[in-house]
Amino acid sequence: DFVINLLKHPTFLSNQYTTKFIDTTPELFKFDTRRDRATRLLSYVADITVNGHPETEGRALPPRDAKTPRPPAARTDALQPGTRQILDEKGPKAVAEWMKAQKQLLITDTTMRDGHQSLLATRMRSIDMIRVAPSYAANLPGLFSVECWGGATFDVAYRFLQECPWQRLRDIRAAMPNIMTQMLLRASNGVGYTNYPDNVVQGFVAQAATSGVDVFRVFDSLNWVENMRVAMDAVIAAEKVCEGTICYTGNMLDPARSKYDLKYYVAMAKELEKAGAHVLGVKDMAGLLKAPAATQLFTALKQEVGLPIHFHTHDTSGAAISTVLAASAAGVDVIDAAMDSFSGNTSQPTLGSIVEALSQTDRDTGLDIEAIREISNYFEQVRAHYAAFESGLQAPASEVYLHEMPGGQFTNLKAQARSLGLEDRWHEVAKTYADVNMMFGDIVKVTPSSKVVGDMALMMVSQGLTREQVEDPNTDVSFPDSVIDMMKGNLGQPPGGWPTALQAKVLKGEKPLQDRPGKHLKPVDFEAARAEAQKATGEAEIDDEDLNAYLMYPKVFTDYAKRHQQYGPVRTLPTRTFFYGMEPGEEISAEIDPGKTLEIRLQAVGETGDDGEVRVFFELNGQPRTIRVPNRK
Ligand code: BTN
Ligand code: 3PY
Ligand code: ZN
Repeated sequence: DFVINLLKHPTFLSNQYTTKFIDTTPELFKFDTRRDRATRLLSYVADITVNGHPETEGRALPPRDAKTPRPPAARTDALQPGTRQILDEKGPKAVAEWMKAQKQLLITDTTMRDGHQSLLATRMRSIDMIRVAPSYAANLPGLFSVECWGGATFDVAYRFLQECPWQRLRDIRAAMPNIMTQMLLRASNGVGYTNYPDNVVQGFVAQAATSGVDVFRVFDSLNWVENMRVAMDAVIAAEKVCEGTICYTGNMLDPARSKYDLKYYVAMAKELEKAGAHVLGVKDMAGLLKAPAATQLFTALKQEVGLPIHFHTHDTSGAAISTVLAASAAGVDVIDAAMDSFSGNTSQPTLGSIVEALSQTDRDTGLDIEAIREISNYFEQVRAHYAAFESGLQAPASEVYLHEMPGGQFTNLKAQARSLGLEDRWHEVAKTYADVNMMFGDIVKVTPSSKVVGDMALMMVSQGLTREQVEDPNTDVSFPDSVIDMMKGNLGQPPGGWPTALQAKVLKGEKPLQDRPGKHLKPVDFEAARAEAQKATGEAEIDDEDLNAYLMYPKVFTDYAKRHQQYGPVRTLPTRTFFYGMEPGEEISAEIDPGKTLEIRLQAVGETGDDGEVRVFFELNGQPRTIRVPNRK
């Protein structure tokens, strides 16, 4: 190690050392030090600069003049206490009582979770969130919560952004100590796409609570309360806010869709109340709830249920603000909105516009509109750097009432359709998605059930199959694995069960589960899994956060850990550098530890040598450094 450190030392490399160098350079004897991480980071920057980032290749570029986003300054020196203090000092039940006693409409900001999940394929990096978290704490202390974790953000962080979602959570939590953090939890599906053993779900919730989640929105992708209890009980045991959530689907006012009528939702709400929820969530993941139905739904829920109500919707139709205002008038306690620059279309409705609409009314939110504009302007600059991940969706569309796709799935499915060469048949995909829903018995479509419907729809369009053919016992159909798995009962039971004829065709005689999948899954031996993860990744230590990641995503986590060993803390790089590398003459800084900042300047990129390698010349904290990377272009 000594020799390697010596050979890599910038002074050694630059030929400026003297014989006293070894005696006067104690860091040569510190192995795995800051310098080591710097080398790894430079090798990442060099690689991206030479070869490009696989995810942005061929995609739109950020505008040349896109500036480094500057978070707004604090408008006060002293942080005002907020909902986090109520939770910490008095517990989740006191939070619920406090909510019901408020006159103003409370607001959750979803920009750091659903906002970018629904607009930018979940690609927002931690650094762009952590930088603005102090502005939220100082300038918007009256927010109910900031949704910044869970849903798809967990696996996308490891898989595509090469960063640790747990660290993101801890950092946001530390920078925003007065506002509750919120996550989306898919009940027994955790933050994954399939049911996990009960002790994995319990362990995950306990870890999330320890690492910094205050409010857990718990939902089941088939609205099956039976399958939500393990997760809900774990949240309650951790003394965090348990938001037991109903997923809204269909059209409550349509007598032809009576499966999901007002009675259905009220009954489910009562079940969730009995199950111990502190708050009732209503999650309209596709944005299907229209204003007149919202008036009826929330008026009834307010009368029949004693819990405060939190409403979540998407603006895919362009009509979400009318629904939010109707919900507010009917007495809903909290609603979700996204910062203006991350709102609209498949994302949440527009935070600033809701605040303005209610200003000077009895539900005035009390939030500082200027603070909102400033934070929105920050996110506008952030968004410019993610041009490669924009969906190209031009306008809101009432077609959402036909296909009922969740906002978080819409752009993803469109990208999948594109990759299968079906983009110009998108409206057919949308119609088929609706047919598949009916064929499956009219189910709730939200991760992971929505993915199953999407898989089936793409398969039918690409193979030219109709619903009649799929249902015909005499037509051979090879179903996607996810469909077989769901029909086996591995995601749980929908209201009324699965259509028996289709289920029999899919399962070819195999017996489906009728009860909770978790009842049949063996508890995981955590220490054995930790040892396995250690071996798979080659890491010296797998801590509890790592273990929880490995249990849900063994391969994704292992790949992440191996890349981390090679490239170091790439999370500290500016977003432009992470996706595009550097230009000669450009300078960036990366804070690899609190107060430890690397100043990196790209001097030049050399020619490709006979060995196929390129020399990339940097200055690191003023010292010349050369990194060699293979030219893979
Ligand atoms: C990914 O998972 O593909 C995105 C993370 C970045 C991986 C880096 S990009 C430079 C190097 N070349 C690769 O093919 N992977 C790593
Ligand atoms: C998720 O589970 O990621 C969702 O956003 C569902 O709406
Ligand atoms: Zn959503």
